[in-house]
Amino acid sequence: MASLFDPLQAGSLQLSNRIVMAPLTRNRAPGAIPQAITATYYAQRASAGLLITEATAISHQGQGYADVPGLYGTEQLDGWKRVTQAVHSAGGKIVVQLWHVGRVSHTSLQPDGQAPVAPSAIAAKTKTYLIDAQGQGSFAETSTPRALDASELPAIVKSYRTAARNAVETAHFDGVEVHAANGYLLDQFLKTSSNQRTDDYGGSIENRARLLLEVVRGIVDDIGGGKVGIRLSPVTPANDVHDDAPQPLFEYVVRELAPLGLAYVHIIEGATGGPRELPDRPFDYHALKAAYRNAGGKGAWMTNNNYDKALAEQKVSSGEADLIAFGKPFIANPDLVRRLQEDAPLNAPDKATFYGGDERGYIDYPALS
Ligand code: 8OZ
Repeated sequence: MASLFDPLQAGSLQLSNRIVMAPLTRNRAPGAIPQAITATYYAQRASAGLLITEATAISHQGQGYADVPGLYGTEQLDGWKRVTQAVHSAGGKIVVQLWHVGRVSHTSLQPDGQAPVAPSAIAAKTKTYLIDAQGQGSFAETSTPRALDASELPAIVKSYRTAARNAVETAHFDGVEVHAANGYLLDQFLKTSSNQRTDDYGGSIENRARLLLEVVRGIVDDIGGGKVGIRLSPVTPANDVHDDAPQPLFEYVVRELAPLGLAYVHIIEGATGGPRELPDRPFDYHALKAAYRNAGGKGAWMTNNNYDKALAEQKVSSGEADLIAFGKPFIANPDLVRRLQEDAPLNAPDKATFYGGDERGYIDYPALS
C-alpha cells in the first residue's frame, strides 16, 4: 500500500515522495523576471517530491497580472536558471507551469496596450491584479478580448513549444506543466461558456479540445512526454468559465492525452481554492481517471484542492491518486513534508501577503528547528 512519503517515478521525473507543491501565483517578479528571493523561496520548499512553479507567461500576450514571471526573454530565463540551480542544489525537482491567460488580462499589460485575445470576444466577469507606477496594487475588471483568428493559432502553439524547449534546455527545469485550467486560454477554448467559435476550434468537443491537444503534442514532440504534465479543472468556476457537459469533454481530453506518455495529469477537484464538491456542477473524477487508464495512460494521477494529510493519505493508499498537490499549506510551511510526516502543527498562511510585496510572507515562514 503506497504512502504519501514513498518515492515515485512519474515519466522522467524521479520523485522522492508523493507531496507536490501546487502552482501558486505570488506577483513578486518585476519585469516578469524571477528574483534572488524567488530562488530562496523555491529552494526552501525543495523537500517536496515535486515543485510546480507559479504560472509563468509563455509570451507578453500571455501575461495577465502585474509582476508574474515570464519565460520568453533572456533575463527571465536567467532568473529561472538561478531558481532551478538552487532547487537542484537542495535536492529538489521543479517543473515550470506554462501559462497563456487569454482573456484574463488588461490592456495595460498587453503589447502596445492592445485588447487581450480569446476564443471569442466575450469578457470574463473576473478581476485581474495591477500595480501602478507608485507600486500600489489594485484589482481591476479584465478588458474585453478580441477573438483570435484561426490563422493566429499556429504562432500561439509555437510560443508554447519555444517556452517548453527553453525551460528545459536553457533554464534547466526538470519538465513543464501545461496550464489548461482555471479559465485561462486553453480552458477558454475547451469550455462552452467562453468558446462560441464556428470554425475548427469551436462547436464539437473535438474542435474545442483541438488547440490544447496541438499544444501538448507539439511540446511532447520537442522535449518528450516524460517531462510534461498537464493541469485541468473540469468544473471550476474560476475566471467565469462553465461547460455544458464537462464529463464527456474531459474524458475525451484524457483519452487523447493517454498515448503521449505524459509524466502526470493534474486535476483540480471542485472549485479552485474553494469547495471540493459543487452541487450545481457534479463531476465523476473516478470515471475520468478510468477513461485515462483504459486508454492506456500511464502518467501519475495528481489531485489537488483543499487536501489535508488524512484525505491525502486515504487517496494515495487506496490508489485513487499517485500524487497530491498542496497549495496554501506550502506558502506557510517550507518544510511541509516533514510537518506532515511528524504530524507537527502547521503555520497559518497570511492572505495579505499572497500577492505582491517583498520577502515578508514569502521567505520568512519558519521551518521546524
Ligand atoms: C491566483 C491569482 C492569479 C492567478 C490560477 C494562475 O488560478 C492562477 C492565479 C491564481 O491558475
